[in-house]
Amino acid sequence: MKKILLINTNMEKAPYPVPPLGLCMLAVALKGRFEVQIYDGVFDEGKGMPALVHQFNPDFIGFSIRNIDDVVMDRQMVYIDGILEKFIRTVKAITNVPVILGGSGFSIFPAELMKLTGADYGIVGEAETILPELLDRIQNKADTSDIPNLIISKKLEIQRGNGFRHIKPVPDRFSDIDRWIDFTPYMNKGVYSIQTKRGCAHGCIYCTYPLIEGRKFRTRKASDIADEIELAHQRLGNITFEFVDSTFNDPKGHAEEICREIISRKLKVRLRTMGINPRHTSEELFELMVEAGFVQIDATPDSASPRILKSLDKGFELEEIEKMATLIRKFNLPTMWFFLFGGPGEVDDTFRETLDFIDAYINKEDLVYMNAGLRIYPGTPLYSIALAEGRIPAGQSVFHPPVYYYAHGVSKNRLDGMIKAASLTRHNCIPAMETAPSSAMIAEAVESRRLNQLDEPMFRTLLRIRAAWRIVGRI
Ligand code: B12
Repeated sequence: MKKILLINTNMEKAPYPVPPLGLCMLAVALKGRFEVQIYDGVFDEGKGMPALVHQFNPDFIGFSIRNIDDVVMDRQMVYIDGILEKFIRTVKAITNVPVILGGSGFSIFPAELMKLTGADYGIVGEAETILPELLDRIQNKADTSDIPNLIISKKLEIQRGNGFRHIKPVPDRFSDIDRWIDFTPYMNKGVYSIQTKRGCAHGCIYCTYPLIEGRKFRTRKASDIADEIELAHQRLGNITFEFVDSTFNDPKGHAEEICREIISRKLKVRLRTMGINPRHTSEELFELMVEAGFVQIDATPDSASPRILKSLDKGFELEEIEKMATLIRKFNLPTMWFFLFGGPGEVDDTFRETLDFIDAYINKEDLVYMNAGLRIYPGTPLYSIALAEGRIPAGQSVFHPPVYYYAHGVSKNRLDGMIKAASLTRHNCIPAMETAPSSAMIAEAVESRRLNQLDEPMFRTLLRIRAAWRIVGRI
């Protein structure tokens, strides 16, 4: 049986290390047809990789490229140089076997990354069906020109194949992450990631999710999701399960079904999710989520200005965000809120409208993350807007260095100043630049959690310490 080594090139450990879910799903899809090993670079950062390449002696090597940059305009942390140096160049110096790229970051910039890395093949988007097919064809020296979503080094164009880009349905196999990688280092700070669907039917103008996952929601069966959680919980014990969907509560009814399934099994699990869509929230959904075991959620309305919600094409109204915020407070569900300033049409007044919402509706114990400047990605409506407004010349790559959009109506300095001022009088509002708490603050939070046996999300402990430190002038 031919062998493939799959390499996770993500070394980012903030806000917490994320296990390579996509690679584990591929490993499951390849199992039985190929011998598979995963090298997880998150903690080892490439050190043990050359020895593994020598010892495993693979016939193919696949690199997963997740993060390109951190999408924080004022920090501009770029990951791609480290990925090249620590993983791809190192491997290419050891072996000549075919190299295949994939991953969400890769799927946004496939041609650029093929060129930069000199890889042989790349697959855009999900790869459970396509990767085994590609490997079969390579080993049989067969033609690959009709494989959809494939990009090869000689052409640098994505093959559209039969005209479909995203494969249906979502694989119902379990990813069994902890069986493919050493999960020990994730047990402390990490989570067990789980997908309940693929695709995103929303049209937020800056967002890449529909490009990576497709524009239609494709759901997994609630019973399969609960099975996976139940079995992983039996193996791992006290771990938080995190849903990594574009939005958890879309399409309407699916999230409720998942919660009911978990409740019916009486699983005592800790759950969290990113992406709650205000449109499909209800008292019933929150009740079910709390009963199922949700301990934390992310709310990402981006803005609370009716004008900006429209210009970002969020697909929901201010009243719906207000309803969601009211439910969050009623159920006291710890929430991290995310706002993105500087989109088309942002002016002083629209900033003020969002701030008014924050003051009126958000629990002071909850975190409000304030970012300014929108990362421009190819293929998005924001890219076309930036082009039409002359922000980027036609044909210019936005890959590296990253390019950001900033509204004409308010200067960057002014917006940064308004965010800073807002955060100075609100201990729970944090500018994107300041998200990493100091090690002294973390140490105090850890100690306070231990002494008081706190079970709340870490961000709530940190926010309390931040408020106290503010009062005594320590920050
Ligand atoms: C969930 C998520 C998060 C969660 C993660 C929670 C968790 N437990 O994992 C949170 C909110 C914490 C987060 C944080 C960040 N994220 Co994020 N995140 C996502 C999201 C929505 C889904 C990722 C995911 O798990 N997908 C599910 C798995 C199954 O899919 P997959 O990994 O893509 O794998 C499939 C394919 O890509 C392919 N594939 C994968 N690897 C390979 C390899 C080969 C060889 C092949 C052939 C195919 C292949 O096949 C797989 C199976 O079909 C993506 C956007 C998206 N829709 O993809 C952004 C995304 C990956 N994040 C992004 C970023 C930037 C970040 C942060 C850096 C932001 C920040 N400043 O903090 C951090 C980094 C965190 C870290 N430690 O790495 C960017 C990356 C692009 C970029 N600009 O660099 C994305 C693409 C969003 C965006 N802005 O466009 N994120």
